[in-house]
Amino acid sequence: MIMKRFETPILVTRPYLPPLEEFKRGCEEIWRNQWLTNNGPMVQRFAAELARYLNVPETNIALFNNGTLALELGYYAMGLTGGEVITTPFTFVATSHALKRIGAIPVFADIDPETLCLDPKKVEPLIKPGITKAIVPVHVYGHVCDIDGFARLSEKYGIPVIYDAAHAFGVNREDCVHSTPTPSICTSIAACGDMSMFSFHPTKLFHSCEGGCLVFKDDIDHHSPTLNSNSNSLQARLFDLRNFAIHSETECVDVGSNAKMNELQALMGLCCLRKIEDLLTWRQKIYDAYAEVINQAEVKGRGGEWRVKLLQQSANHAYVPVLFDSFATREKVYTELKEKCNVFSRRYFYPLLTDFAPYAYAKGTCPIAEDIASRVLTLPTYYGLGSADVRAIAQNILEILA
Ligand code: T4K
Repeated sequence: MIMKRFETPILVTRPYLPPLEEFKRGCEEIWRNQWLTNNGPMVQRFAAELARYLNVPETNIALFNNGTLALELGYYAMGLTGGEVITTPFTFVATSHALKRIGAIPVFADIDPETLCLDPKKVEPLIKPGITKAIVPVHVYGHVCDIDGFARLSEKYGIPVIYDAAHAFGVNREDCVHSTPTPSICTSIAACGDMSMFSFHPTKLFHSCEGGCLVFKDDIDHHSPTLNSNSNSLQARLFDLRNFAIHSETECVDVGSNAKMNELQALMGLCCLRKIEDLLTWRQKIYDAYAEVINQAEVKGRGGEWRVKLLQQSANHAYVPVLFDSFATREKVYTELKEKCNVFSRRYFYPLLTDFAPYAYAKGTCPIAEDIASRVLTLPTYYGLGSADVRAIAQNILEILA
């Protein structure tokens, strides 16, 4: 078999762009309003539409200019400053950077080898009453964490659970492999735990150029006593924090940031939201095309052991992760795809967070995550990538392994 070299590079992802005419119509409205940022009408409409899509009340959502600042201000509003927070090393750096930036200390626990998400059984021994302030699991690649397991820990130790749901847009709670579905209590993954953050970066299946949102419960009182008594909801607190903590013309109530989503971002988000079902269906087809080639091939080594396998699919197919038998095989496939086939896969998430200088204090503490990070590769997937090209990429991988 001969490997296919693509004429134009195939990147790991490309953002969906709405028809220009549709975007222009929205721009005309923005021009008429002459309102560009600071909680404008487009941002308010986007928040309302998102709340409907995510099946949460409009009072329990806040939009930000990116997912990282959403996390940072969310952590801050939940009062995590100065405490330890148990989280996963198998994630993008933003999950922990946002903790460090508010003066919290990330403590790393290992992951579940099937879902690749933080494992509550590994978390519990690390909880220190009075010192541990929260748990931050990540729905990695859109796989749902063990929500029931974390709910039990939250209840037992009285600490909040804040989900980094950056990859989990379009996923429902019933997609959790660990728990009995309880749709009457909570059908949206956004409503699990005390707070969830969704990223709307263009590398995500759903985007707003840059952007992010927090969805939160509001039955807990983590508010700072320094706050103005009028801002007595978590939403009001987050709205203040994303706007320098300026509460009124004469009041600045805390040290906030500038983390507001602008009107053009919100317009892009609204356009993409209209397309969400197609975006999800397309990715399902891509996953099926990879599976058709990779799962049926059963590439075996000399001793009969597998050499490559597709990881279990997440409900939104946000990523297509494959696992190889060794670091050397993964590196060979990653390099040859790039150099011989013009295909740019990515090693999300390698190196592991604990290999980076700011988190090296925890190096060696999470062997499962270290092993997975050394063998995983995420393959191209995006709206517009054709099934024939996907099958050719998969065939190329088999050829490299042959
Ligand atoms: N938590 C988790 C678990 C996350 O994964 C992320 C972000 C966050 C929190 C933080 O959320 P944000 O603050 O980003 O909203 C990318 C993204 O920059 C990052 O958003 C994402 N996770 C992470 C997993 O991946 P890079 O360094 O891989 O991006 P980059 O620029 O190399 O782009 C990847 C591919 O996409 C390239 O091949 C080119 C293509 N691309 C990219 C952009 C930006 C396009 O075709 N068009 C584009 O506009 O980090």
